[in-house]
Amino acid sequence: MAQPSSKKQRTHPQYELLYHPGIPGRGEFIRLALEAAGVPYTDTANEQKDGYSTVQKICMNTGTESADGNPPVFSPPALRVPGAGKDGKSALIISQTPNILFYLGEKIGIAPEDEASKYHVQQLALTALDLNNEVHDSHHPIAVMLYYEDQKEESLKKAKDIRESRIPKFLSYFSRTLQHNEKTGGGQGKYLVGDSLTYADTTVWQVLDGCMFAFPKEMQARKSEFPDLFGAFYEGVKEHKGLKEYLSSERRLAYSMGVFRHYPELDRQ
Ligand SMILES: N[C@@H](CCC(=O)N[C@@H](CS)C(=O)NCC(=O)O)C(=O)O
Repeated sequence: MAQPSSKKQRTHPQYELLYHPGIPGRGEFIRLALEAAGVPYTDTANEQKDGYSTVQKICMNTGTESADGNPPVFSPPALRVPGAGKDGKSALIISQTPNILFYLGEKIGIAPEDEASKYHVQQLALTALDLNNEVHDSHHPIAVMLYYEDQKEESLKKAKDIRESRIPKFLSYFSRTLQHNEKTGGGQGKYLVGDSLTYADTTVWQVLDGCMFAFPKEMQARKSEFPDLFGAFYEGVKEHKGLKEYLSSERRLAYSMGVFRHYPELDRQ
């Protein structure tokens, strides 16, 4: 991993993750980055009494400000960074998962130092998050506000397309990137960009893991097509310092009714 931006700076602000309680969801991409970097943070809704009302006040209000002079937030996740606001005293609040990852990448040393690689990391995270969104649409293809049961027929069609054409296309891209980096960047088949863990790895890993929960049969069948991705990469990230401890801790929340849901009828039959 790269060193945090200011090499002299050994302490970090107490980062606050503002997200829904009880589900991994998009908050998980932020948790994994922080956990892999070994940087402490507060998971406000899960750890603080009345934490979710704080999240709601900041991220789900209809006003012209989120808090501390920051512009409104569209939806969780958001990151609150005490002391990092415009005036250098108040808190900075930013949202959009890839935006938060881009911010944290440099600050906590989980992005490469050279400019080209920084954008390659972001490109991978954005692509993994595209797949995350498509998987969400497998159970909500018509309307976010409708129940799955009210859009089941369309879900069956959408899930079939995601499994048969989209998942292999994304997996092929991640696998080809691993191969490219093995040849040119010292990735050893374990890292997508460069020779150490970045938030591209944690983000792609989380989407792979989520897809294994949502579509276990489909993903099992794909393993032999992408042995590098399911092997050295997937297993390697799981074993990474910080992540190994986190993944076996109770902070790692179980998949349930978030983006990654397991409806057997949507999986390969
Ligand atoms: N593109 C946004 C999507 C954020 C999002 O969809 N958040 C969900 C929870 S994972 C939410 O609460 N959405 C409420 C809404 O969109 O109305 C991101 O990546 O952060």
